[in-house]
Amino acid sequence: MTPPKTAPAANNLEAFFMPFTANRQFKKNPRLLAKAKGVHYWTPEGRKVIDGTAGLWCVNAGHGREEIKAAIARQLDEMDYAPSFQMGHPKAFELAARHAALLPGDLNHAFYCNSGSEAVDSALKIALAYQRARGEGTRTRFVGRERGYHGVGFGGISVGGMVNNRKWFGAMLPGVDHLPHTHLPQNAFAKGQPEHGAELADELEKIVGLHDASNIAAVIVEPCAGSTGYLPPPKGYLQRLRQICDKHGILLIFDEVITGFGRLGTGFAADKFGVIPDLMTVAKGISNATVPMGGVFVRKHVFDGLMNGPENAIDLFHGYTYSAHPLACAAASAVLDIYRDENLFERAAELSPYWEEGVHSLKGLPNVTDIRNLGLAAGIDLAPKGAVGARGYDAFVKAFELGLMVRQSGDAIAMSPPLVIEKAQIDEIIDITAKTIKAVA
Ligand code: PXG
Ligand code: PLP
Repeated sequence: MTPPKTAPAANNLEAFFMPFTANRQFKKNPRLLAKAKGVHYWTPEGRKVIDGTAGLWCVNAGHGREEIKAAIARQLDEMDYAPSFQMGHPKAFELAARHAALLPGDLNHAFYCNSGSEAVDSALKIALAYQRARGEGTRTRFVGRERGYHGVGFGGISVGGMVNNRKWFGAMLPGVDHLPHTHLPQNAFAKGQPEHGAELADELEKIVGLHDASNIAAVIVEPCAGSTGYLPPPKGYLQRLRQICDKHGILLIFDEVITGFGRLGTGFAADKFGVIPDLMTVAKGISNATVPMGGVFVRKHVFDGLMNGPENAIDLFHGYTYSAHPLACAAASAVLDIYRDENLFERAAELSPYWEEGVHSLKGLPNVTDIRNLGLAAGIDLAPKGAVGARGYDAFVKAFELGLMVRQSGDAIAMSPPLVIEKAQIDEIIDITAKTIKAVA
């Protein structure tokens, strides 16, 4: 074999078209991560960085978990891949049964996919198919929310509410309305759930008044908005949304890609708020990000509603080559063992007051205009300087230089450490964040 004319150099950063990245800026001054263990990353030069974001809100049980590694390796030995279309493998059924047992109410069926974006598109399609199967085929519209993030599929960006994720891509799903977001100035520096804004759920009544309920399939919201800078729901808001959906036969979808698997100190946001959605999307923490996985959990009536055709007919014309991939199922099952054995959801709940106190101690630092928290996550708004996002980007870069990974969304920074974090490490995160905020003043 003739060797290639130019062997790619290990340090050539050119070919990788990086997602959600300023490619040219990054490649001039790259930030590389080469190793991870526990709540830390290491750069290729060996510099230690504390993971203030659990990767991208996904490594809830911490990095490098031996139990997960062993489960994936065992599965790879036993069987690398099996299709899930008209076939099955034991681990998929076992995992679904475990998820059903963990989930609140009658959210007792699991559809699997490979990411949060796929989970959202799957949920929207299940909602449409369900409405049609029960003779409500005119219900084709969706309602999302401003500032919502539901991944990057065309369905997800259509119901999503972040302008940059939408404006480039022209055609989207027709028939989508958006509820107003819940980021109200009168809630600034609220600890936990804010007091004001439950009435914003009533906007759904207006949308129903405009289109008629007979045309609306589902409402999708993040119970606690993540990507937009972390917006916990106002007290009573989700309950009100649930009531209005029930009144009008509209399905309620909770996108729990970030809130699922312990982030709020409960298994799911549905547990935390005592509101059971008809469908729930998950990803990230489902597999601790070791093998990509996503899922849609559906309530009994939704599943049963799709089981009313002839027994030999396919119930849902939807699925992915890698739905319930054996490696993902093995990983997800091992992750459930860790969450259970180490009581990580309870641990997150126990640490939350300490975390809350820590992040709110940043109030009063230069340019800090709001701080929000719920469970083991927080959002901090910084006043913009010049172009929107400039100060946020500076803060993100500065924090990394000082040894902390945070997420930036415009001029907000978000943090969501692994649930295995120790109090002393929370102190370290807060300390570096304070230094960062002062440095970008
Ligand atoms: N829904 C929600 C609520 C999410 O947070 C997705 C869907 C899409 O998941 P995938 O696996 O397709 O990325 C997400 C993902 C950030 C950040 O910095 C957040 C996400 C992804 C990347 C970055 O806030 N959330
Ligand atoms: N494109 C082509 C040409 C395919 O054959 C397939 C799957 O068979 C897909 C896309 C979808 O891929 P996936 O099932 O991994 O989403």
